[in-house]
Amino acid sequence: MRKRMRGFLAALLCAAVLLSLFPGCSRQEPEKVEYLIGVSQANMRESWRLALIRELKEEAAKHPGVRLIFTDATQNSDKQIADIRRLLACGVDLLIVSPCDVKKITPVVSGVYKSIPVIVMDRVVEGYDYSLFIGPDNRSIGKQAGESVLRMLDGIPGGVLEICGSTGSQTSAERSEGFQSFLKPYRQLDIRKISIENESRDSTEDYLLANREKLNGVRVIFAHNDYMALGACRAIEKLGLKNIRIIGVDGFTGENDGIGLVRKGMIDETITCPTGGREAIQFSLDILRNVAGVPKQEILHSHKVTKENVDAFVENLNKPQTAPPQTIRVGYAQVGTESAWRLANTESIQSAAKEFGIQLFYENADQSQQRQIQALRKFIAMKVDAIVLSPVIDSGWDEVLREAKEAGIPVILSDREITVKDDDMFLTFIGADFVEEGRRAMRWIAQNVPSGGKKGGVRIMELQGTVGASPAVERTVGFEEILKEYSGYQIVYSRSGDFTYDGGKRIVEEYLKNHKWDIDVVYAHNDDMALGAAEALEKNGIAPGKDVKIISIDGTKNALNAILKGKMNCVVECNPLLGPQLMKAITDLMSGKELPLRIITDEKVFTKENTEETIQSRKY
Ligand code: GYE
Repeated sequence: MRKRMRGFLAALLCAAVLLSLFPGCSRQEPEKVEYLIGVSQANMRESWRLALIRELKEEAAKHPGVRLIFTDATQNSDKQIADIRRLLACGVDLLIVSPCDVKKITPVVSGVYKSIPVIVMDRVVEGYDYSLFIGPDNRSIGKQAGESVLRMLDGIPGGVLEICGSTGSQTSAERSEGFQSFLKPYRQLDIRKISIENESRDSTEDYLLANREKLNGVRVIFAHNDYMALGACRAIEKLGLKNIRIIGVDGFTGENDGIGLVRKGMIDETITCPTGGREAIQFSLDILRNVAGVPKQEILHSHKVTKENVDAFVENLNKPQTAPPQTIRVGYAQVGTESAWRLANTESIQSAAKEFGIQLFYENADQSQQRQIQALRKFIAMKVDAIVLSPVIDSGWDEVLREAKEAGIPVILSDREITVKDDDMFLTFIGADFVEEGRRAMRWIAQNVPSGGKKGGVRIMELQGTVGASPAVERTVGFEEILKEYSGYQIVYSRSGDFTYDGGKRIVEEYLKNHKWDIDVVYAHNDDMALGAAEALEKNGIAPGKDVKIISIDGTKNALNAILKGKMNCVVECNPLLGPQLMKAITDLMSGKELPLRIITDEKVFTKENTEETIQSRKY
């Protein structure tokens, strides 16, 4: 009740504040407000941002008791910071923020996150001090545009013009990076680049009319949004130029939005950039109601829409969700049983399948890619409804995934990622941000292991996971990204222990055969290798956690116990309990719902300061 009274009073107070700040609010009757959600928008000028507001309102209207308050920062960070403070003063239960300037807003979001949940939209802030990020993969949008340019040029070299947004925009920088790096190998292409600061139709048209030479020999234009694409189209028409193909981004369905322009043949393609408004309200309620399984990041899919598929795309967009089929049959190709993490992961997936009533065909590949490929071919022959693959290594999957695609069987990646030529070989990835895990490990070392170790500086031994496995590759990338900021810290010995206990033990034993122990820190890509290393160290009279610092990744009970015993110093969490999210995603998919491109799990860092409170409830 107190909360309801507070909500009601808050609504009343806000009504008063709104009256003074936004005279238009006077018509709002106070209603029983269960949840008051503040939305700080970067500006209300760009069509994409207006579409986000529209979608937030539409979805919120479906949930009685949910009240939204919007603020418009007019693309000014100082105003956005003041807006956020004002929303907090209104007593909002949750903040949704679409940052103007990520760098300036990051510390504000971290501050707010200490008191209420925060959902960040569109441009991710630095670090992980927020509840959830929902946004597009702008590099993938750029890459998709690059693929379309090659398709449109059809092997005949020609000029390409990239029309970017404002020079300070993170979105535009990422789209351009994806585009340019994809086309880099095609040296025969003449790629030009311009920026339109206000990203508008008219400024683009005016610029091209005034700089006609930019279009000399151009055969394809990639504009970072549909409105600049329309501006280019109008300029080309006025200049009487012919046969220039145009690609835009956003793909909203209005008459003069991307879909409408493709239908009218004014542009050749638009790459969709969904706002995530619907998801933001749905997740806001999950967070406020403490529903389990809310991820840390939800990266939304972008699709290419052309004259050929526009009708099917719009039909699919409007297709109502249906009830999932009675029995859903899923083939699940698991890596193996190499670690405590893996066993917890398998158990989580098998028990969630039972809970969701999903028939699961489980294959354990014992860390063999060949056996996983055989398992996938078996699932294809069984005509399962979906395949879940936890790929032992990240390459060599194109052929079998093409077979699954041709059989019309969607593939979901669980836990580990792959590199494939064609991104639509799999539907979604559910798992962790391994690069961030590596960064967290090295940040802890830099903050907790002072320089001036056994031989001056800090000497690090790295126990790598399976060679070619995405967690191993990315945990090294993230670690080295931070390592290079700290001179005197050095990886002096690095070997693969294949994510196994014996592997970790073997590496230390081999090292001690040829060296006197001169290592300050052991950085293990998983707990099992770290615990194996600790056993070998103890056998050689070296106290793990004391004579040498030990840091690992996973967060299993054994490792947390080792922290409490002082035999390990830090564990970066990697959440194995992917079952519920995976089964929810499969059920959504079977009900006709579009799945996001990536679902990234929420994770912590454990040290002796915060392990006690966790270990009691640790399931694995
Ligand atoms: O860290 C390790 C397991 O793929 C994230 O694989 C997983 C890793 C995990 O063997 O324990």
